[in-house]
Amino acid sequence: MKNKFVKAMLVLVLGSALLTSCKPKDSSDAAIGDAEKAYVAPGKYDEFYNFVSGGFSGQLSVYGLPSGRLFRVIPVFSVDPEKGWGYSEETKPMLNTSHGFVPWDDLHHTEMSQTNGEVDGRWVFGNANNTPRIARIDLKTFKTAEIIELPNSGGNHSSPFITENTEYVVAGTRFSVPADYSDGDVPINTYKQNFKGHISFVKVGKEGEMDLAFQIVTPGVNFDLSHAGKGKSHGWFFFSCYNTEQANTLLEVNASQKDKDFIMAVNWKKAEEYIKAGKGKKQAVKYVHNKWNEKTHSATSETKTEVLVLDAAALKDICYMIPCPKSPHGCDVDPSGEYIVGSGKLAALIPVFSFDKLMGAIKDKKFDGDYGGINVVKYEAALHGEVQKPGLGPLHTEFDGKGNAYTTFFVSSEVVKWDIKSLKVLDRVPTYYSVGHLCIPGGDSKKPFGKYLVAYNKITKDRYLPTGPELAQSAQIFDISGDKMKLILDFPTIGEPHYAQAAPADLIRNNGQLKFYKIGDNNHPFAAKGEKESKVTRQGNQVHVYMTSIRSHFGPDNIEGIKMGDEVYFHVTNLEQDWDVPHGFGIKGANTAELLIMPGETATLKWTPDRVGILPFYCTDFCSALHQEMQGYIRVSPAGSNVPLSFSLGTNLPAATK
Ligand code: RUQ
Ligand code: CUA
Repeated sequence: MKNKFVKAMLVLVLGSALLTSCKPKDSSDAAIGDAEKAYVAPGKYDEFYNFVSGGFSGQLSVYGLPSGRLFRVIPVFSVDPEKGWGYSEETKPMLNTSHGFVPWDDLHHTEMSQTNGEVDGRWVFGNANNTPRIARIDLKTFKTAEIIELPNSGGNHSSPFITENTEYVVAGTRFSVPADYSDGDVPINTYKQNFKGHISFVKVGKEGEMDLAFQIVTPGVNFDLSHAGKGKSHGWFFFSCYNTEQANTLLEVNASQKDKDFIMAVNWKKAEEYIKAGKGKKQAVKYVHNKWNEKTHSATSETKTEVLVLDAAALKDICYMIPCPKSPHGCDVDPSGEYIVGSGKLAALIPVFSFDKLMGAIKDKKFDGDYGGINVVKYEAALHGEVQKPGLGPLHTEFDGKGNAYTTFFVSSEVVKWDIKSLKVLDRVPTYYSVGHLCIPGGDSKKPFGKYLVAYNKITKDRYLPTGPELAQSAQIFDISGDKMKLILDFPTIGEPHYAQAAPADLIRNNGQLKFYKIGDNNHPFAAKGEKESKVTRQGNQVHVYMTSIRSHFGPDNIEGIKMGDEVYFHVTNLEQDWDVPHGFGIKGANTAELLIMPGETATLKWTPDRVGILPFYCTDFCSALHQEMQGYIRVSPAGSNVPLSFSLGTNLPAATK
């Protein structure tokens, strides 16, 4: 009944919108979606999880499809006061780099782990574009579990794409720069001689643990995007490159000179053989590797000093350049692994390469000279064909598993559906406005789920109520189950989404989702696993408060004997053993953090009192009917005062005067 009513209302609302709007480009007919298809009734679950990059926000957001409802923002490369990420003492090491603590980065692309080329729901990876790093997010906890930095890189853009069994997650430098192991103090206009590209292969272990296995050094270019081969092309990786002109200034002109740049095909199985055969050169570098430990509820940051580097120009059969028209951006491989789609941002066609033909061309040495020592395969010899007049400014392509490809066009602001084999354009829909990336659930895997396509648009203009100079970026969901694409919903997003991934809800929902941390397994060195263990200790001017929280009080909640000049560490253990009962912790004047502590977890807030007096603290997360009673007091005395250190809960302390 209720459902019918809501549907009737939706029809009414949409109907009246149709009647009242006739202006083009402003909620025109074509721009109004069939929102009923996006309707998920209250209390019902979405069909898919959608993991969306936050771009310049540095975070990853999680939406439901088809409702577009926002479930969570997972902090990755930026501090996040909502979760204490980068503020609590435990999480700070996660944002450590060889440049020190970096509180804000730019997360561009997301890629989910795969088994046999199918999305498996274990992890999602994200890349930091600015200070080059890869993060792994655990989908049991929706928490960033690991971050690895990449040496010899500037702008880690063609990342974090993965191989079909998650053997490797890769990274390619967007800005070629002099290698960290060479003298970088060179004139900028010596790009051609001194600037080098490095692509990184990061091994992923059974538990997801990452390890920088090796790098391949190449001539200096800008590596833009990449995708792994799959099926027949498993063992290969494809990277789009631009600025093969090797310009170092005014790239918008100088890096657009050549008719064709390249897609670099990398035989990583061959590279593995060379590494085994000892052909990798050990180079001295510096990068950090940060890991989150679920038992100690703490992160550690380790500095590494070495990397194995293979030289693409010396080892002739690991890299090949395939000419690709005009500054290619997206580099996408179809579900069969046979077709490689290059999207030249300035090209008026889409070249589609054939893996079989590429292998034939390499075997028969159909080369057109070399580029910095890397063989260039003849364009026609690797080409399956070109999609003619598809649109303007192609960026990215995803697949539906039914033989169709969907490409986004930034300049002509549309998504175009075309047949991978015949290369015929089948359908096109406008986007509002200027679409960048797109995502189909499983759309870059061997097994796309089809059904929905989400376009992530760069320009929003008139789609929502105005909010000053900046508008939320906007995503649009299309139903792609039929022959024609149909718009069903617009939804605003966090930051600027670049790539996104989506997977069936059950795959993640049933992957052993963690509901709370077992208090018995809590190995945090400052945990108080029961109120009896709560205490306050002093070592010189460091005071450690082993504090517990449970509905609805802290233990202890009265503390005296803190002095000016002290550094106070509140280690708060949430004793709850139930789902969705976090407690918070805030103390007046704290300029490091508030905490939000999950059930069974311990988190630490560092506080340096700056005045004498009574300072209150309280729980910041509404946890029970008596949440407003969840509070306490700290007495701060002057330095040198002889008020003894004391703490209590539920009893009045003996009066201590000065
Ligand atoms: S790249 S559209 Cu990182 Cu296309 Cu964003
Ligand atoms: Cu604990 Cu509110």
